[in-house]
Amino acid sequence: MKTGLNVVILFCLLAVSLLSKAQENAPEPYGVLPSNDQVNWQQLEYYMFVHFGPNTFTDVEWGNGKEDPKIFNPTDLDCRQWAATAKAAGMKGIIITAKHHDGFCLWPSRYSTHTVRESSWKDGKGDLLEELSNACREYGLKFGVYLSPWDQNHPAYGTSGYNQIFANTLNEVLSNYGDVFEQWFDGANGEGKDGKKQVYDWDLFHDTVYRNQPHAVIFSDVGPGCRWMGNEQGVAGETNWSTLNVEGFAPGHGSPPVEVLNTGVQGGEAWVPAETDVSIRPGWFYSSSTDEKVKSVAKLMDIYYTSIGRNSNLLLNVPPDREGRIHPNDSIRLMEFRRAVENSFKEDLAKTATIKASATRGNSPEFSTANLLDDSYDSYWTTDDDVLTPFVELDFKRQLSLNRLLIQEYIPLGQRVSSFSVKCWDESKNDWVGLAEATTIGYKRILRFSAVSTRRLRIDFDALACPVISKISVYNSPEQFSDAEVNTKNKGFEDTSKWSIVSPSATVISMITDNDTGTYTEIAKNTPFVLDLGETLLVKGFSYTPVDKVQSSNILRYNLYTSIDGQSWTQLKNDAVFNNIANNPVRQDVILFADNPEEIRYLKLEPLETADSGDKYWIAEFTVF
Ligand code: FUL
Repeated sequence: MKTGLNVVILFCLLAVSLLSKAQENAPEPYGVLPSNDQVNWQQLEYYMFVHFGPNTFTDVEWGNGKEDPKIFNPTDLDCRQWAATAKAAGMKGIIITAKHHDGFCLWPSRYSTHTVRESSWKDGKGDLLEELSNACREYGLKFGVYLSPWDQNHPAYGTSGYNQIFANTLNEVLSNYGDVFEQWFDGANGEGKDGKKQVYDWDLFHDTVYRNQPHAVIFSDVGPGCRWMGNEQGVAGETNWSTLNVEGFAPGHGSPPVEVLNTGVQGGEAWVPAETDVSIRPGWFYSSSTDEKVKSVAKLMDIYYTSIGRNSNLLLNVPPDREGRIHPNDSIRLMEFRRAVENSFKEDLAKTATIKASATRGNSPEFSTANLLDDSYDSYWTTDDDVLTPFVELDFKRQLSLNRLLIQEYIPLGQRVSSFSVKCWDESKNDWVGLAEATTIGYKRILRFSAVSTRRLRIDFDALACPVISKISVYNSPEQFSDAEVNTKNKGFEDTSKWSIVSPSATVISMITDNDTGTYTEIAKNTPFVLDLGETLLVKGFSYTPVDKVQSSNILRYNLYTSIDGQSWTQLKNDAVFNNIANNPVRQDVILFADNPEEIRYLKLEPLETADSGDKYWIAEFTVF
């Protein structure tokens, strides 16, 4: 008995000493590191954004804060349906627009008079944050909140008192509804040159968040918890460092260029990983005009690869409709998308391979290549400190087809790999042939390539400090083909043969009516765009398709006139805005005659400002409907 006990004690001591030896031998962390909360956040990967508010009822992307709060009246609001949908879609949480740029609060805030309390919904007795946070708890989902510092309703906005009011508002949201995993600060501001100016007190806002929610990750253009990755199309950089230089930068106009946000900065001074926010529809808010424009499974899969597959979390927006429910077109698509992801990553072919490396740290089993194939994120393969360009080789022991490679770095020790390449063994050439070259890995990197048939795969790393790799998986995923484009409700006139452009006279009409958004016309800003329909037509509105490039020469503010004879003009829009076109350059449908279409022959579009404040503007497509 006594001997048995001694053996156990001896065994335990040995285990402890082996463990501490392994830890002792573990590589030093490299560069700035994620906090525990950031590592946990990164492992969520996929969660839902919900844009909901007065804009849902006015069919605009940006309200102006002057909307009658009574218009907010979802007839059948069901946050449990949102949560059930998110859960079934495989998402890990929901972030709700508690207050968008129009200032309307989805809870009865003491610091505003523009809230659900003043709305018709539940006779002013409702509290959407309470309903949603409860539903998230019930479905085991994390709960997050978006609050826009830019507020077009609050009378104090633009005065020194506003910062404290916004902090009080934050405090209210973050102290009343349980745990908040992410606080989303939108940097957008559409005030324009002559608008209200507000210098935000970010320190105060951050303190307020951490005081209430010490584990929350704060999103903004520049973090500190996670960062905007520079566009709303779902495309994170092929190179994507989780590090960024943040000193001297601020969210919004003070942020680094979008190209920098897209790729992060190698060796940057803070750990601020990318989050990809993108909407399942063209706009962020629900509109019945986009019911047929829900992104296809193929498009969503592309987004999966350019977000989660590129070291970024995916925050997919699914906007509820005027009933207050997620529309079936969106929920069905979400389920199809989940199935496509599961089918793509069903069978990890690496599991049955033997795997060896050119080097292993201290030749120790603690750091062996077996760790690359197990399911624990915390075990990893690594090399001695001075080995920066090792390779690993997988032998499948039989010829098989593969077209995806998934790799994960163990980020608690920093982001260390700067590039890697993939080769497969070609039996006929008796040599390795290149399959793919890539740059960063980070928490997760997935490469797509055309299927190859091979027995062996080799991955060569180039790292800033010895690479620390947690996982390598290989798949043969079914290829997803694009669904046919679906037409919008506001389809333009099909016969444009009589159309011509009056100004600028040299512009050819085909360029803007060819349904090819890749071709566009560039016009000097002081030259209006005048379209002649060749005859009077009954018109309800027009649509402007910008060039698919963020913060570029697309039209932001404009005047719009119509005419029957090309001589006398009626002004229908004065200093109107294509809201959010800077960051989300998608087709803009503008209704000119809401009730009945009217006869017009000429349209004059006078740009006042472009998204890059330049002296020229772009039109990719233009039509009337
Ligand atoms: C942008 C906003 O202006 C959009 O309306 C939307 O909320 C998007 C997520 O962020 O900056």
